[in-house]
Amino acid sequence: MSTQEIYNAILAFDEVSVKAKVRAELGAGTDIQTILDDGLVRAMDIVGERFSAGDLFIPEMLKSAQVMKAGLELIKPLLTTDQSRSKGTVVIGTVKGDQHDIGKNLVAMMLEGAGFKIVDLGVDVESEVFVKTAAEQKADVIALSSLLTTTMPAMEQTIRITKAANLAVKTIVGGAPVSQAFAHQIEADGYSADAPGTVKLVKELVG
Ligand code: B12
Repeated sequence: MSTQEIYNAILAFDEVSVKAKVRAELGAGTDIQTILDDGLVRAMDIVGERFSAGDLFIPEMLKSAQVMKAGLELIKPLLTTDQSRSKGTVVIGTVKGDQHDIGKNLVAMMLEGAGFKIVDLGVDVESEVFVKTAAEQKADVIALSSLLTTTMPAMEQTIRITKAANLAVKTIVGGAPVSQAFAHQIEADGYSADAPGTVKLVKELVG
């Protein structure tokens, strides 16, 4: 049994097997981050590469996402802690025009596990909705996810109108095509390449 088997099961689009293998790894005491990095997330990277190369297509990409999500669901309870003493509120969502939510969900789960209150707006979220919700919830952080180069401008727009609204809220950005340089360019308060890094970042920004 190894995380390689989780990876293989995702690439075989075998949900039953992914669940069984994630459970087995958890039972064997394998570190959650190892299960994510070496099994679940690594498989999605290769799916993307195969899609780019024309070796697999949208239905397979969708199926792999469903299978990945089934694996993530098993990990979620282990990441979630007591919410009675919230460390702060994070409004999170995938920006307008973008349907990708696996990375966003993973970030939300880890932040929740670290003690933050999460208001998850889902996918394809209008800029104004982020700002309105942040004001209503007195949020500390707005976290924007984008997986498409074509939806990155929606991050810039959201940050622009957030700043214009003069709220005491920080903005952070992430997603596969996003970089530190882009975050700097659009004047986001922070960027992270992955979920554990986002927890560290939000703690720094809120603390
Ligand atoms: C699964 C998938 C899909 C699924 C999404 C299902 C779902 N519910 O999410 C479906 C099939 C729907 C899909 C559709 C499309 N997809 Co797609 N998809 C992917 C794929 C294979 C995996 C994405 C994923 O889940 N990765 C795993 C997660 C864990 O990683 P992640 O999202 O990067 O998140 C991590 C970090 O980025 C970061 N992070 C994420 N969000 C945030 C937010 C903050 C605030 C912070 C700090 C950090 C952070 O932390 C996360 C955890 O560590 C990628 C390939 C890839 N390698 O990215 C292509 C990819 C993103 N898709 C691509 C494309 C082209 C499309 C389509 C346009 C295809 C089409 N012709 O229709 C459509 C667009 C639909 C739309 N309007 O959104 C391209 C994008 C190319 C580009 N440069 O823009 C990619 C890169 C594939 C490729 N190599 O060509 N896709």
